[in-house]
Amino acid sequence: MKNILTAKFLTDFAATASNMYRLGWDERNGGNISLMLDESELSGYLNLNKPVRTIPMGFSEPSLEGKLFLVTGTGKYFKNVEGDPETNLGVIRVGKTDAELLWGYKDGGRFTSELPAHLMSHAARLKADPAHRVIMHSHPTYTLAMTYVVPLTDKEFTRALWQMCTECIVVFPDGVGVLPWMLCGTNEIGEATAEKMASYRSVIWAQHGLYAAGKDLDETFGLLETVEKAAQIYMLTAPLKRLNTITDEQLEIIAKAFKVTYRKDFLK
Ligand code: 2HA
Ligand code: ZN
Repeated sequence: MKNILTAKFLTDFAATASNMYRLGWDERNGGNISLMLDESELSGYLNLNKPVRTIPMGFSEPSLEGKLFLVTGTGKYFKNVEGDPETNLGVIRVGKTDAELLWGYKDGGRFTSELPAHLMSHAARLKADPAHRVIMHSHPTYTLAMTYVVPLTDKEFTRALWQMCTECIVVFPDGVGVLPWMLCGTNEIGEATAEKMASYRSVIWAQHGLYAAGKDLDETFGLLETVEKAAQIYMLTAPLKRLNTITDEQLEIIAKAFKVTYRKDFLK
């Protein structure tokens, strides 16, 4: 067997957690990441027929039964993932109501408390895009700050972000879905997030953070950092008198030039 600690999907995953930590988005145990893996990616690293133990999920997601995921652990700190992946991460196979642990959570731990939102979002995104693989949850500073000063509607939030950087409408033409404050870690917030994920790859949890979806770690991280960059510009300019903006007409010009299908009804 090859050493899973040398697998590129694992080293990339751990490096992503470090980047998010260093950007100040994932304090303490904040944030969680899940990456869907194909059996072929894991064969040679793990015996997939030899689970270490079984962990109850507390919900079911039938469309993902049998699927494999690399997932951050509950209570674990992003800053520690790279130094000790085997304690802070786990590889699980989703079952009916339990998951089989195939590797990791070495200290007896379990997957993130946000597994419902992750798996329900994976299911929703896979329906929209068969190439989908990654869900990232994070607490990016300026995105969170924006949820205190911008009305919590998909349209107003999206338009405010699109206006902040020219590339925004190109990177997330689907916009951002916005949820009101809800209790995290529950099946309810999972269901609400997945409902938004049917048509958005970014979902904001008011006064909490951001969920982002994508087909690989880089793309998903790139989406997260682009939303956060726009939010930073928004918050830096919010207390000032704004003399200029990207107009709706200019947003249309960008979308046309880059040939992206965007939510036209989000412009005035
Ligand atoms: O796991 O970010 O939303 C820590 C969190 C919960
Ligand atoms: Zn969180």
